[in-house]
Amino acid sequence: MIKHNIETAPFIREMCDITYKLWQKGWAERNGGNISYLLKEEEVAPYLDTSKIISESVMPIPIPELKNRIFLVSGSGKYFRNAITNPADTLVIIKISDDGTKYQKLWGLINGGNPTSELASHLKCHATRLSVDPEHRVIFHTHATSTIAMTFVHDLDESKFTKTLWQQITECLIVFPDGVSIVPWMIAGTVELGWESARRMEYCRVVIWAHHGIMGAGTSMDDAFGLVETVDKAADIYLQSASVTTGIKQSITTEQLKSLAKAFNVVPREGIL
Ligand code: 2HA
Ligand code: ZN
Repeated sequence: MIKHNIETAPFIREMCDITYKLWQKGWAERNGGNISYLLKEEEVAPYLDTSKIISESVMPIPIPELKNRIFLVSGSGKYFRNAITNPADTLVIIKISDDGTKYQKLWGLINGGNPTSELASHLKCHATRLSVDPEHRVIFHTHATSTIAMTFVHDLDESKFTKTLWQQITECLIVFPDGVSIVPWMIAGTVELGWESARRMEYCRVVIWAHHGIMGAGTSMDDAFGLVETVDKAADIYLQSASVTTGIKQSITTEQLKSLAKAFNVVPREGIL
């Protein structure tokens, strides 16, 4: 069967759109950030013979839960702003082997290279999110400026950090009732960072890496992007209001947050309000 040009595939266009937007936001300087997008076999089939393996590599950690899954992933060292003009150089499609110990390259990285240096974190986070939400599809990591800045000036306790964010914009509690979690500073690109992130993804979709960036999960690119955008906007408001020398005169109260949750039928993460 004749395959269509993969560069026109909706999943490639979506990926290029988001990488470019992240760069435009100033969250993807140089090669900062990485994305992985779980693809359905039937989505990929019109563009690619998924049985044609270009090369095979050992997974940073074996993940049997992800066997036979296909992911579109950004390449290690690649610049987000370039994906839109050269997706085949910047991105890669991989399939996890049927024992979960290897990943097989199906397309992309035509000039060489590897999937993102944070592959371990991405795949562990996918496995965790899929175990709690079968609709889950996207993991992305970005250097969201205000969120990073906030990790220098705010207590890193997850509950306190979450409550402060909820108090910045009325919508926050509705967008992320599960709150955020925080991994203390760790070396980037390690399997340990992957484990620490994935274990937190069991109870929330936003994992902040202190002094580094943010990891967000979603059922679509829009969902994941919207989530991270909301967190970073709240962090921005916090930083702006906290830096005003006249001090903060009022805030959304705990009682108001409780009544908001009730009105919008969301369950705030236990122990925060
Ligand atoms: O891809 O952002 O965390 C570069 C990074 C590593
Ligand atoms: Zn990073």
